[in-house]
Amino acid sequence: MRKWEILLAPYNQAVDELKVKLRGVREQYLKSSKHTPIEFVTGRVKPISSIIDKASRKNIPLDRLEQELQDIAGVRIITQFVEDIETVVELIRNRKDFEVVEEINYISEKKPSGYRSYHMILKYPVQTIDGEKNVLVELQIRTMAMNFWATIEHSLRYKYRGEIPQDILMKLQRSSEVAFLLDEEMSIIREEVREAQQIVTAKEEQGRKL
Ligand code: 0O2
Ligand code: 0O2
Repeated sequence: MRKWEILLAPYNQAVDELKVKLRGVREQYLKSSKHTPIEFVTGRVKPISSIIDKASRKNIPLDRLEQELQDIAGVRIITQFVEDIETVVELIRNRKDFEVVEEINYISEKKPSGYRSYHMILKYPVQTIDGEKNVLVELQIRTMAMNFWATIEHSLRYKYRGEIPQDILMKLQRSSEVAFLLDEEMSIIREEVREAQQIVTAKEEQGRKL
């Protein structure tokens, strides 16, 4: 158990630091009265049992986890609109405090399950008492509609231990199409929504100053 704690400590630190940094980006956008491409940020370190399961499923020896399991640390950025994802991706590519080592676009190329999301694998340097340690972090960027679908599909996958019945699989694929259409519709009225939100934010700001 102690070994796991030592192994996972830098991953916990990476997730905590990235959550603070990315929530900071959101705050900067809000303060500058610009539309924020980041709606919210979540993050987690994979539970030990899931790490062991995934390593065995992918034939990764436990002493190769740090090199071969890319999502021990996971951070998720949720956006309102599909267009915001591109803005976030650019923002991440331009950062100097970590390196992007891989990008996987499951939006242009959705998974057979219906899953859509933009994944970036980061090499994130953590400062430890023994010096700098680079850890891999999987950053998932998706809209609220994509997140709604993925969260529900994930719990069904968990419930059925990966063997989701065929009729439910088909319904999930159909609802993934509906989520896609929702994103498209929202994109069309994006400017309307943005303007409305700016009016509400300005009013709230005014209320706070009174
Ligand atoms: P606020 O005041 O809620 O906006 P932590 O590290 O403890 O801050 P943790 O443990 O990562 O957060 O929590 P979690 O559950 O992953 O949620 C992270 C943030 O995302 C929280 O905001 C949640 O409110 C927000 N969040 C989660 N799901 C949703 C959602 O569906 N919609 C929206 N809009 N926000 C969501 P904060 O930063 O704690 O602050
Ligand atoms: P958790 O519980 O989210 O940590 P794979 O071989 O597909 O299992 P790989 O090669 O590591 O996994 O990478 P992939 O598929 O690019 O991304 C892995 C993560 O993306 C998953 O982590 C999920 O979080 C998410 N994901 C990928 N495909 C799907 C999908 O069809 N549905 C949902 N809901 N999420 C998906 P884990 O380890 O599966 O789980």
